[in-house]
Amino acid sequence: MGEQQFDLAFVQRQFDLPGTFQSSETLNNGHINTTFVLDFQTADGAVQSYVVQKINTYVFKDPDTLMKNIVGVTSFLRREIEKSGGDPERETLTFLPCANGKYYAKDENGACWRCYRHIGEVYTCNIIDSEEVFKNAGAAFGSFQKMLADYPSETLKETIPNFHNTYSRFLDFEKAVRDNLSGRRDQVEAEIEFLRAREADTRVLLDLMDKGELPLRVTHNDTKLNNILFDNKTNHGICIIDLDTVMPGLALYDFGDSIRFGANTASEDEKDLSKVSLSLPLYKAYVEGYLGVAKDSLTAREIEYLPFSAKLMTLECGMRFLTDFLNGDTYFKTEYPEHNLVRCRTQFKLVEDMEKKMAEMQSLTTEAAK
Ligand code: GN1
Ligand code: MG
Repeated sequence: MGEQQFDLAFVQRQFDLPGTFQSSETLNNGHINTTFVLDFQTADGAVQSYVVQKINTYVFKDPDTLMKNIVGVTSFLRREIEKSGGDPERETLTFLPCANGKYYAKDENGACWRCYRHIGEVYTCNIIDSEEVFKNAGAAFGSFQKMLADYPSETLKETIPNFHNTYSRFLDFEKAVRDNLSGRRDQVEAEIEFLRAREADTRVLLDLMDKGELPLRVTHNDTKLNNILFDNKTNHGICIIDLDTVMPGLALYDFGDSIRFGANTASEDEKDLSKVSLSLPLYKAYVEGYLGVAKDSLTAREIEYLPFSAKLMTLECGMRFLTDFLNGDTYFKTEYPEHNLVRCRTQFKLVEDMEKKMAEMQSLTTEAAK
């Protein structure tokens, strides 16, 4: 992948960034947008940093709607954080408007850029072995969901329709198998079979929703561990980032996706599958942190399906990587040709391991809900 760049003069002018540019760094956490941190020295000698992102408009086709959602949500969070005596400068993102009042700027090539104030003295994790920190991650997503409980969801537009509709994801996968755009189908017969054997799983939550047994809430929908900023000093998850997919959804999507990524004993793209497994101690830590905050705002049905949601979101993510591999890697950023296949295999290995550990995950959940 070629080195992505940004146009400093354009960014500085559009977002009216004060000071003298000092340095920039590319952040490689996300699979979708391209992200840089830029440092500026202001007149008084202080360094002020900003995060500048190129919005992936192949994935997010309508940047106006995208940014309206995000600014709506961050402004709402800001008020909630202020009410509870927190620090809105550190606990939510502050996006900067450009001269035309929009929260993104289009460059001469049609690329869309946005900018928010960088939050310092924090760290992010791609993999975790600390139960304490992962418990804090559970509490952070639990409180994110709680803070947004009264958000007027009718004002939120779906930025990606059917994002966690696992059955529609399954149909997309079947289409990718039929089309075989990449010509790689022969390499993935075992994965195709693995997924087809679990087709029924893809409808479980949708059926419950149709029957009115699971409520729609305002959810984050991309609750990867690396979407939390942890405070350097307290190790608390202080700020949730990557708000592109905040939409009406199920609480279970958020819980499940956190476990998928964070309770894996290996990275999402580990090639050695013997390293991939579901850590029960990490599962326990997360479910305790999450339910410790969110228990009273969840229904019994939601709590009952937490362990299943972990498996389902892992299956869904593996299915999306496989679909993209079959389609020729058009959606997720990849660093080498087999990257999506490697990611798919870690996810399916994790699904298998969760299936073996489902009874234990259930009893840890019941225990944490008491
Ligand atoms: C993408 O942008 P990032 O890396 O946080 C993806 C998620 C997947 C995740 C898999 C908009 O998230 O849905 O779960 O990769 N985001 C989008 O790692 O598709
Ligand atoms: Mg991210």
